[in-house]
Amino acid sequence: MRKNIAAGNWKMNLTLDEGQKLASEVINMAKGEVSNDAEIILIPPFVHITSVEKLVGSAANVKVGAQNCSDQGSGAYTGETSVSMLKSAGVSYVVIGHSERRELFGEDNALLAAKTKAVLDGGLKPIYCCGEKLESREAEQHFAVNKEQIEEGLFGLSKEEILNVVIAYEPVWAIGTGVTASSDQAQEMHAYIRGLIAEKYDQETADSISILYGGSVKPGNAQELFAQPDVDGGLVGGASLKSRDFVDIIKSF
Ligand code: G2H
Repeated sequence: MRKNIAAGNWKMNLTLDEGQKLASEVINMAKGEVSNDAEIILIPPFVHITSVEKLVGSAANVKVGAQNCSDQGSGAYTGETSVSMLKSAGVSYVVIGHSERRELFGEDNALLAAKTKAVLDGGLKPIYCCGEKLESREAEQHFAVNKEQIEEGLFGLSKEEILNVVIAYEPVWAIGTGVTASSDQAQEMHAYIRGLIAEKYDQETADSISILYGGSVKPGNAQELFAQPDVDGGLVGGASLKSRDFVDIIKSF
């Protein structure tokens, strides 16, 4: 069966001291309070990864993720970080195609497909993000937009490869805005995405892939969202910066 996952995307926040404090608090609180078997992923900025990984150590169910990576293996790519570097630093997951990368850094589906493949070839797991903007939802194009992002970003993968992908549906209008998609809206899109995978691969494959919801997840809405049959957890931004809130979200499965 697929995993429940609570992933905390710190984005470009926190100094090293602040990040270490947050990671230690989450690890310790989770150890004492969390009784479910959800996978917890801490996704700090690159520069904090090694320190956070040391703190995580062998903590059960806690993994470290990166927010981005290069599609290239190595070489003259100033400012970039390769998958093998991330792997050598203890990273397990890499977020690919967050809407902020698509929007602010011009990353398109072709580049994201290459990054996803690089992550898988390097033995790590991509968390591939999709999601529509407000105007697409208002024009009732939201299914078409997500379909294109999933098809172009993921459907070049083999069945064995896609089984190692986590998908995150993040409606852009709900990110960092305090507006959350309703649990019905989330469930509807998650079921649609799972249906696309079943059509392309098969039902068993679709049923094995975790699909996370992202966009203003907080302690007050996590339980209802996670109770939806096709919502397997959350990619949490703002609320993952507060240990109490993030641990309460982890406890919501
Ligand atoms: C969506 C989410 C985490 P937030 O970007 O990736 O952020 O929870 O702040 O909306």
